[in-house]
Amino acid sequence: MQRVYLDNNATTIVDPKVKEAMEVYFCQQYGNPNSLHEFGTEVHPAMRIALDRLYAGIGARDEDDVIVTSCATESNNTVLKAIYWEVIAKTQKKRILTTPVEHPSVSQVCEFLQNQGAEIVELPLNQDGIVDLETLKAFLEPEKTALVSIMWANNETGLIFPIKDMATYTHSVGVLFHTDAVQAIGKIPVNVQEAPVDYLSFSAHKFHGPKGVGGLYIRKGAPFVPLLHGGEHMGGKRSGTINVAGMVGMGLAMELANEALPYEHTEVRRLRDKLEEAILSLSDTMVIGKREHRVPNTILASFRGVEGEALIWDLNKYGIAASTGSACASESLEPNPVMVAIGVDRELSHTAVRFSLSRFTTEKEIDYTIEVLTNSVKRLREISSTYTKKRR
Ligand code: C6P
Repeated sequence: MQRVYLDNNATTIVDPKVKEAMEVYFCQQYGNPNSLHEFGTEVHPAMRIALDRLYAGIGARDEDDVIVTSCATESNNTVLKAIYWEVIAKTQKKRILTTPVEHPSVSQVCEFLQNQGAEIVELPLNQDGIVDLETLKAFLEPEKTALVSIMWANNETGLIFPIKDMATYTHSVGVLFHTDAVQAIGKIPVNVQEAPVDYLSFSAHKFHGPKGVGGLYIRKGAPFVPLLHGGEHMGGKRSGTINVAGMVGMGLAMELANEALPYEHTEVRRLRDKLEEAILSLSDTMVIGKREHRVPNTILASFRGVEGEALIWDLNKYGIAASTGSACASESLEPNPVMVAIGVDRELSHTAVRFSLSRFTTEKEIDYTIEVLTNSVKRLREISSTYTKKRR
């Protein structure tokens, strides 16, 4: 049976070039980079190249920090807790402004910090499903606000937030800005000079790098306290023996992802649009968010009368992987929270299915998906209408 992977916002295939570049650091050059002997020091050049690629990939300056973490969840936790200890606990700035559609590695940390005395304010979304600059301006009280934390692109809808404008404004009034760029890197250009953020989180496995390694950008002079203490790794900013293979893989994956951006915006977008047109040609379907406001690979669609979960299982039977929303909430029976925040009615928010493509998705796979999906939706609607009639 054909297998089609359309859950690239959950994780991606490791680019074979990345895998090959990592291989040497498992059984040949496996020394601890902090050791003084040659086993330790021989990995330094590769680590340097990896860091250079990460700096170049997001436009960081030499004086800024890019630290290697275990994932974006760690990076997000690090920033929010650092702000708590360094700003909220020590000054009158108790507030964090954020959105109702952040990943749980931001929203649940905010909930935790609220219990420690932080004031969390969720900015309302506009009719396009994002927070706009005017809303941020209306809510941001600089003397009370420690941090603004807003994702660059949403993992479920793919909607892009105006980070450049919001970070520029937030900076101009003397407030710190963090962005979770997990779903932006490899999909749209990300540059911390053009969008002057103070902190930026990312995860290698979302852009064809390995799992278990992520990064955090910290602008020079931005308040910081490590989440993990216990060693001098990463200049004392993140202790723990460095994941050399992961770091090498992430550096190369970032470079390849940026090189592939033009392809992402032409071919990946074309295939995404082809699938989206096919979805919209079925009756009673909708896609969340205007296409031009979304990253090129994502569709969050709703099929009236079809439970999202039922559709996922049906597609899975035919080898097609999609999801009802973010992978970490896939076992929840609650309506899709992002759709609820956007204002989609509760009935429809149970019918959400996310399709996310990558540069490895082929036309043949999309054609097969369109065929299977069309039949699945028809069949599930028939079953559901027979069931409803019987109950009457
Ligand atoms: N989103 C999804 O299916 P980690 O797991 O730490 O590498 O990445 C966490 C994370 C943080 N921010 C955003 C915007 C994300 O999308 C994710 C991961 C996956 O949407 C898994 S829940």
